[in-house]
Order: sequence, then structure tokens, then C-alpha cells
Amino acid sequence: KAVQDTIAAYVKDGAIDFSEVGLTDEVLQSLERIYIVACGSAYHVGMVAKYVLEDLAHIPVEIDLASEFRYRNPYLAKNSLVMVISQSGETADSLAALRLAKDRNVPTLGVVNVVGSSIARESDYVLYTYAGPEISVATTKAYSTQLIATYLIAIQGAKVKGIIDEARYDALLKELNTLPEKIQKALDDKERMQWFASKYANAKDIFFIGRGIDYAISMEGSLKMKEISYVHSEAYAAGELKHGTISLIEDGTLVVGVLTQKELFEKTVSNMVEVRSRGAYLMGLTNYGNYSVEDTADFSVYVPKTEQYFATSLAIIPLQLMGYYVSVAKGLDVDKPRNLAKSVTV
Ligand code: F1P
Repeated sequence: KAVQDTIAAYVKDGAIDFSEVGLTDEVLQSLERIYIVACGSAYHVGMVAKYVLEDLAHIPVEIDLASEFRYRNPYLAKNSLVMVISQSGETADSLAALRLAKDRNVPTLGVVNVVGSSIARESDYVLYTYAGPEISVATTKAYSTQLIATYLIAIQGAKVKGIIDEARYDALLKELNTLPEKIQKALDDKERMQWFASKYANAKDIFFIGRGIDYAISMEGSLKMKEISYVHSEAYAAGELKHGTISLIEDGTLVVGVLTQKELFEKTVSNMVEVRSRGAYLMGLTNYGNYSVEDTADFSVYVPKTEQYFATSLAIIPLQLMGYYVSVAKGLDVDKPRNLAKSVTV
């Protein structure tokens, strides 16, 4: 519903309408660079946004953790925009990053859920997400709506810059509209993840690997395991694994391979084969209609097929479910993860 509400807020009569945001076509057209700053899950949305904005809208994107950005001296190019993604709109590091951009007269865009929050008030443009007031401490709904916000900016950017034609624009929006239903389908498959999570509830380490957007998905899947299930996990760009970390793979170590991007499929499969030869137990996560992962993985999970730019919205669901069910299997309180607050204001 949250995803549906966010789409409905900005897609009207078959076109993206940013009048509420103030982000005009002229502003989008003039953008030569976007700096994305955020913390935690919102940063992982930014990682997806980088891939989508660069590939679809040809806008160079730099992404920084807000806690890093605010304490270095970033060089901000002209005709750029600083985009701060924050559910609460109160995260101290994200707010400080926003103020740094303002001090340097760089326009700012807040992608925020809480209306009237500090980041919303201080940003030049505000794109509200519609995740609703009832959000979990460990982000799930807010993450999904932030993704929609970034897809919309990329699609509109691609259109106003003449990179995609009307037909492609319409096709992308049509597919975007199918996401709520497909997310529901992925959620309906929860028993499979519940069964798998109960088997791996006592895992010592879990590795998530993927390339491109699948790397960004891996980062968020890994964070969920840490923050709500307290299982040590790492996300690795699949091609980077061989530069040292592969030594940590032992007999029975769970490795989750994320494979939603067709042209990167074979490459990631070869990394999965590498870890299997070191004894890893493999879970493969992909979309229906891509190649089959059964030959490579010991346990396969499929989500509905979608446009590859939108793959995160679906592939993240089984990983969120996995974090949730591992937490439940360990007898933890999923709604009250230790050491985590809805907004980190110090
Ligand atoms: C950022 C964040 C969340 C996380 C938790 C702590 O918050 O890292 O992603 O789930 O709530 O804070 P925000 O800036 O998006 O409000």
C-alpha cells in the first residue's frame, strides 16, 4: 500500500507530476551531477539510485555516507544537486550534510517521509514518500517508498533529457504501476523463507554477493540480518570477493547470491561456483524468466519478473523476510531491535 500511495502521489494521468515537489523539468534538465547522502538503509537506496540514474537518465551520481560527507570537504561541482534521503528527516548526520550543501549554495532535494521534519523544512525541494506514520524501526516500507521516489526522478530525468521516447516512458510507468501487486506476490511466498530462516537461525556468518544493483540489494539484505537478527553478515561486490574475503568461506557458510541483472548473471554465477568449491551453502535469488539458478544454488528463491531497474523492489522482500524470520526463530523482538532507534539524532 505504501508503494502504491507513493506512486499515486506523483503519477497522474499516465505522467509524472512533480509540481508538489517543485522539481521542474528545467531543473532536471540542467543537472550535471547529483550527490546522494544518507545513512543506513536510506544509503542503500542511494546505491540503487546511482545505478538507475546513471544508466537511465545519464546523470553522474556520487554517493556518500552522510557521516563521511559532513566531515570531509567535498568538492561540489556547479549545476549539481545534493539529494538527502531520510525517512525520519531528523537523522543528525543527514541533516548536517544538507546544511553543508546549503552553506555552499548547492540546491538540495530531501526525500523524506515525515512531513514537516527538519530535512523537509530545510530542503529546497521535498519529495515526500508515503510510507505512512506506522513504520518499523528497521526500515522496510520506508525503504520501498524511497526506491519509488528515485525511480521517478530517473524516469522523468531520462524523459526531459530526451534519452527515452514516449513509448519507453509509458512502458516504464506501466511497469512501475504493477510493482505493488508483484510485491504482494513476493510477500505471499513467505512460508518458503520462513522454512529456510529456521534452518539458518544459528548461522555464524552470512555473505551476500551481487553485482551492480544486486550489490546494493545485498547491502540491504545484510544490514537486515545484522540489525534485527544479530547475525554477522557481509555484503560483497561479487567480483571483489576474490581479493581476500573469500578466505572466510568455510564448509557450510551460507552465501546468498543475488542475480536480478541479466547481463551480470553469468559473472555472479561464476563467483557462486567459486565459493561452492570452498564448501559454501548457496542460496540463489533471482526473477522468474531470467536464467534458472537451480543448477548453481542449493536453495533457489524466485520473485516476479520486472524491469531490471525496479528489481530491488522485489528482490529485497525475501531478504527482509529472512531477517524477520531468523529474528523470530531466535525468539527476538523484531519490533524492538537493540541499539536501533527510529531516528538517530545524535
Ligand atoms: C536512517 C537509519 C534507518 C534505520 C534506522 C536507523 O534513518 O539508518 O535506515 O532503519 O531507523 O536510521 P533515516 O535517516 O532514513 O530516518
